[in-house]
This record gives sequence, structure tokens and C-alpha cells, in this order.
Amino acid sequence: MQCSPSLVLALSILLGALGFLLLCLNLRAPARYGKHQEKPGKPWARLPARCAWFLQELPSFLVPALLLALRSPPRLEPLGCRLLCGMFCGHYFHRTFIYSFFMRGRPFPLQILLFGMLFCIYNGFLQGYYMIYCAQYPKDWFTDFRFTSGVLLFLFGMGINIHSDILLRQLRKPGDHTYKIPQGGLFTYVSGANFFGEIVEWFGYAIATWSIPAFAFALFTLCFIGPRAYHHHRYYLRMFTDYPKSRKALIPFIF
Ligand code: NDX
Repeated sequence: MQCSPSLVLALSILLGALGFLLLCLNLRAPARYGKHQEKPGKPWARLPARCAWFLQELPSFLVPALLLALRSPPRLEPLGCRLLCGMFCGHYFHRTFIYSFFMRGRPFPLQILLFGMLFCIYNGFLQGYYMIYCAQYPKDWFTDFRFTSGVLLFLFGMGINIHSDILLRQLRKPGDHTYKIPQGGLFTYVSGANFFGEIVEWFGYAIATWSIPAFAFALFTLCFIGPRAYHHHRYYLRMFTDYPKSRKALIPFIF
């Protein structure tokens, strides 16, 4: 396969535009899954959360992993391939094979699952294709400030994201689907601690790889889960009279 810069640019612009569309839609009403799904939906229209998240996130891991494996000759030596493998696939390995298997969420709507899978195929292809076939870095990129600060930011965000998802999971016993006030970690300051971590993580990846597709994905993430954090925050304020008043929606002490 050859690198097609115009394809990469077109797919990145489309990703950014989808993010902007979701921002407009989600500011008015959040995506209807989890606590924002008012009715559980018909039994045939939903899947157990673990199964749904596994299927939805799998393409984000599988598509770039397959592109890497099919690369001819198949080698990890270029820095783009190593960054893709360590950071992007690392995140989605965790999300697909670890997060999905331990989560305790409510049944997930089939329709959103299908859109989610399509999105993950699209984004997995864009990030994988760019990093494997297009990305080129100077030999000393490892010592570049963008690389070091980006990797640190990525690890910092990933740490917050995983820790916050664990805190959420611990709020429920198996089979329980009720909502409680999240406590501890970054939840002390914001309602969307897991979302804050994920946003920081993908901006870190974008800075470390210094690539248009990665910035488009970071922007998409901000546009999709930023409003979701805002709606979670409003939900908590509505449901719990003792919800901590000093807690913000997404950014500690600010918003
Ligand atoms: N999946 C990213 N629309 C998305 C699914 C939906 O990973 O095209 C984007 C992702 C997809 C979306 C995906 C892409 C765009 C779609 C959208 C739907 C429509 C949209 C396809 C792919 C689209 C059109 C067609 C219009 C253009 O019962 P429960 O489930 O609520 O339980 C929850 C539990 N929990 C609590 N338990 C007890 N007490 C409480 N107070 C609780 N609060 C929550 O914790 C869950 O089991 C768990 C986490 O819940 P929540 O709501 O905090 O997070 P959630 O939204 O489920 O995300 C989970 C993780 C999180 O770390 C987040 O950062 C990450 O996934 N994520 C999520 C969404 C997108 C994304 C990352 C990204 O863009 N990078």
C-alpha cells in the first residue's frame, strides 16, 4: 500500500466534522446509552454491556493490528509503527480485552453499538494507515519536546482514565444497575473524571505523533465526551441533593 496524503486529509477532515456535528447534537441531548437512556428498549434491541463494549471497541484494536501485520515486509522498526502499536493499540487492547470484561454497565442499545463499531473501523483504519504508511519522523524525534511531553501527557491521561473507570465499577456489585455518587481520585473535583483522562490521553497522542489524524481524533473525543461529562454533571445535580457543590463537570476548578 502507498501513502495517499489526500485520502488522509479527507478522512481527517471528515472525522473533525463528525465531532463538530456530535458536539452540536450532544450539547442539546446526550447520546442515549447508560444513564441517559430513559427507557431500557426492547430486549432484541440491546446487548449485555460487556459483550457490546467488546464488539464495539474491537475494530479499534483489530484494524490497525491487521494493517501492521499485513505490512510488507511486516516490521515494527519505523517509529510510526511503534507509536501506533504502543500507544493507540495499547489503549484499545485495554479497552477491548480488559475494560469490557470487568465493566458492570446496563444493557447497551444495539443501534448505538452498530454506529460505534462503524466509527471504530473508520478511526482504526485512519490512525493505522497514517502511522504505518505515511508518518515519517526525524531520527532524533525521541528527544523532541513534542514527543516527550506528548507521551507523558498520554500516560498521565491514561492513568486517570483507567483509575476513574475502576472507581466507577466499584460503585456497583455484580447485577446492580443503580447510580451512586462517584467518590475519590479526580472525581473529587469533576463529574467526568474518566472523560477528562481520555481527552488528555488523546491530546497527548496527537502531540507525540504530531499528526493531523491524531489531532482530528483528539478533537472528536473532546466534542463527543465533553458534552457527555456536562450531561452527567447535570444528571447528578438533579438526582442527588447531597451532590458536592464544588465539583465541576469536566475541568477541575474551571468548568
Ligand atoms: N465508544 C467512543 N451518532 C462510543 C460509544 C458511542 O469508545 O455516530 C465513541 C467510544 C458512540 C461513539 C463511541 C462514537 C459516535 C457514536 C456514539 C453513539 C452515537 C454516535 C457512534 C464509539 C454517532 C450519529 C449517528 C448521530 C452521528 O449503566 P451504565 O452503562 O451507565 O454504567 C456505567 C458506569 N457508571 C456508573 N455506575 C454507578 N454509578 C454511577 N454514577 C455511574 N456512572 C457511570 O460506569 C458504565 O458501566 C461505566 C462508564 O460509564 P460512563 O457513562 O461514565 O462512560 P461511557 O460513556 O460508557 O464511556 C466508557 C469509557 C470512558 O472511559 C470514556 O472515556 C470512553 O469509554 N469513551 C467513550 C466514548 C467515546 C470515547 C471514549 C472517545 O471518543 N474516545
